[in-house]
Amino acid sequence: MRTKVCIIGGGPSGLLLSQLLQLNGIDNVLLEKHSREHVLARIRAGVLEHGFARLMDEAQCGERMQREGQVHHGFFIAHDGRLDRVDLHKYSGGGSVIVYGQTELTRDLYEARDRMGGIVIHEASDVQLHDLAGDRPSVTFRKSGADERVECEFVIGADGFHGVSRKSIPAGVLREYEKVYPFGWLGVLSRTPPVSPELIYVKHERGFALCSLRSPTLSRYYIQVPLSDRVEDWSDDAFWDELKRRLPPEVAARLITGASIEKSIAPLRSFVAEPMQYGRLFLAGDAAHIVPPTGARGLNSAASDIYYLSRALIAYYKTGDESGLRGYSERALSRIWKAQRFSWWMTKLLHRFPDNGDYDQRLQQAELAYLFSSERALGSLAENYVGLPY
Ligand code: RFL
Ligand code: PHB
Repeated sequence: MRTKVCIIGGGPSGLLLSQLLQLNGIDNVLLEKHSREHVLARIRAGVLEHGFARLMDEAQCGERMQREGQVHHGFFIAHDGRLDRVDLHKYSGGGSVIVYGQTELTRDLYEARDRMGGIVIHEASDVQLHDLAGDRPSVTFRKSGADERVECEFVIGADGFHGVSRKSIPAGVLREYEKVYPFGWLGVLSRTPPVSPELIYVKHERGFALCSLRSPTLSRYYIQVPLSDRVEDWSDDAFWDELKRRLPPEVAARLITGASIEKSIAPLRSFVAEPMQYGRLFLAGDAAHIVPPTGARGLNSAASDIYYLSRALIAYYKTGDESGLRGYSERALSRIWKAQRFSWWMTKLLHRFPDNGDYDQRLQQAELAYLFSSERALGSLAENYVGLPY
């Protein structure tokens, strides 16, 4: 098989890029390790920037997001016996976010690829990248027991943190920066009305909690748990009991519980690989960088990579201009590091760190007291949460 761009990974990054390239007449083939059902069973992000929505519109798959996504102008932080609201609209100069699940967004992207007759190959196993440093890279894989090869001009590694692309770059080329946190998030999705129309982030002495939602009838809740916990250790009842203990009493009193539809534990990690390019391989999204979910930056950072990368590839194929491709890594990383900073800050602000002593806990309280006493501090939080410009 011969194509211009071979995209590895059928998550939001790969699908969005595939769609944008085809709309601009650039042939591409997308390889995904799992089945479509498997990809669509993952429950992940819920909070999206308007920049993401604009990119979905440009990719001609933003219609349902515009219709069903909920625009949120603020969220709450419960801390130290208080429930304070962050007015995103006021403090970011008119900004807001969209609450729309990654699962739905991925479904919209798959449907758009179907409509356009895009080549998306699922259950591609043993994907291997070849000749990345030359002009004619290729990708081999196995599908239904047969060996296949894609010959291409560029390879895009959009295969997430555990993918093969980043690992195919020779040793010594990348510099990797990593911070692993001593806890994870246990998440539950339930068909129950959300406890609050706006998200509530909770700092509590028993640990962090988050009340989020997908729709007026679908709720998403998280609690901080030790890394040693396994999801099997947590019955639904145990989850609801622990969540209630961490919520302000008036919120806990109106929480409606129900059977979990999905329950999983995600470890928290900050990670960046630099540069995001090696020869004809370009990395995008979680393949190159990870943030803890506290600031809702992960998928939004993937979208800004795809914005820069799609423009660079379109310019190259339309006019031969290589400057966008040459500058991709630097441009993407400049925004990525700001998202890293913000996610780390919000994680540190709201979680219970097992090694923190009394002094660190008092500092956390002071940081929150300062935040809600300073319009400038709230402005900084709000502009980062709605998304820095790109
Ligand atoms: P993905 O979604 O991991 O997709 C990568 C795809 O590549 C496939 N793959 C391979 N394919 C072929 N060959 C191989 N060898 C392959 N290896 C892997 C995988 O099967 C997969 O389909 O990466 P992508 O596209 O870069 O998207 C990134 C986002 O998924 C991620 O950043 C967000 O989910 C992070 N995130 C959030 N981001 C936000 O912006 N807002 C949020 O509110 C938010 N909440 C979250 C989150 C992530 C969470 N978890 C579970 C880590 C909440 C949680 C709990
Ligand atoms: C979610 O709804 O899954 C969600 C929302 C906000 C976050 C992280 C996850 O910061």
